[in-house]
Amino acid sequence: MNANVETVSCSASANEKIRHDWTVDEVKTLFKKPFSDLIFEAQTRHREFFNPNQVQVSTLLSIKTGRCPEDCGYCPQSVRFKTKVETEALLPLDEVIEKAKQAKANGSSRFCMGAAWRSPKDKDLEPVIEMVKAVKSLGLETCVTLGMLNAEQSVRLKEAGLDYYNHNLDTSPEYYGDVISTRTYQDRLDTIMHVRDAGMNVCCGGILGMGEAEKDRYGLMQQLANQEHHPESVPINLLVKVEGTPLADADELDPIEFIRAIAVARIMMPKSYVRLSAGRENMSDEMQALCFLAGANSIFYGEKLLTTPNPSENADKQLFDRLGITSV
Ligand code: SAM
Ligand code: DTB
Ligand code: SF4
Repeated sequence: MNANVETVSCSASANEKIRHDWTVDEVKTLFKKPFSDLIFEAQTRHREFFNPNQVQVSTLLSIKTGRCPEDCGYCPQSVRFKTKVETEALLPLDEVIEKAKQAKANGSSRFCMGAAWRSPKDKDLEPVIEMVKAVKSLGLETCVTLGMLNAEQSVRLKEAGLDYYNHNLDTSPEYYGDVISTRTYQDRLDTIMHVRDAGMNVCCGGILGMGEAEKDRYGLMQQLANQEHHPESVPINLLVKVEGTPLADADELDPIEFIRAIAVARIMMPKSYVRLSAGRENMSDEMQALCFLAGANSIFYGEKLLTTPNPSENADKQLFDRLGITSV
């Protein structure tokens, strides 16, 4: 048997193949399918592993905002770009608990805390660990995104009870250097490996609409799906263009191409939660409905992402009602 193919059992089909050996040409073939065929395949795959009418909801909170030394060309929090983001030091524990309680009361099942760090110092982890423990004790799943981690830091977070670590690949290895110069693609893969080795769930995806070529979208999907284990959660972000960042004037991505990318992610990583992430504020209800049809089954919920706006909880509740979707 091919070592890159593992066989899993599920109720819908006994011997479903989960692949980790995609070629770029195969990814391209998926992207180029007639739209109806692509959506049908994605929806069929989706139903093998998930209830198609359920969407997982996570709430984000920026626990440390701005003045990040990195130069990620999309990010309003880099100290190198002149944006309107207001800098904020690490939030106090009681404020984080308050926000997590609100998120839970509004129906979120996971609370994701983000810090504008290149990588945390060992002493930075202490207050974050207190936050993780407190949020978990409210009955919420926990996720943090703090930048690069080493092996020991990953183990400390796992021992604190952290459920997910978010660290994105962002784009293809080939386009990556056009967007970020202060850390390498390999640095990102190393962090993901440390998180995986520590036994945490991996949340790893990318951003579309950064001026990348079609082949970069194929490359990103290939990198995500050819990991030894698929990330449990795959956030697909549509670039939020922020004034002052180098990508503020990036060309608009065709919405159909974005929906195709969701479908391709669903087909290639059929057991993962594919999250329709940043960028929903600029999407119509109809576009979001097509993303759910293409296999997206997670969103960020609540009117703010880290520093930029997200649809209101009310708007999302109405959309879910219209689509017969329940949140989990
Ligand atoms: N500083 C940490 C890091 O970069 O790993 C954690 C926070 S960082 C803001 C988390 C992720 O948010 C980035 O990897 C990127 O994928 C996404 N992101 C940041 N700015 C974005 C934007 N303007 N539009 C879409 N996604 C964005
Ligand atoms: C992810 O993939 N998207 C989220 C989360 N992981 C941390 C962040 C989106 C940030 C959008 C820009 C902002 O609000 O600052
Ligand atoms: Fe810093 Fe993260 Fe923004 Fe990059 S994406 S500039 S590492 S906060």
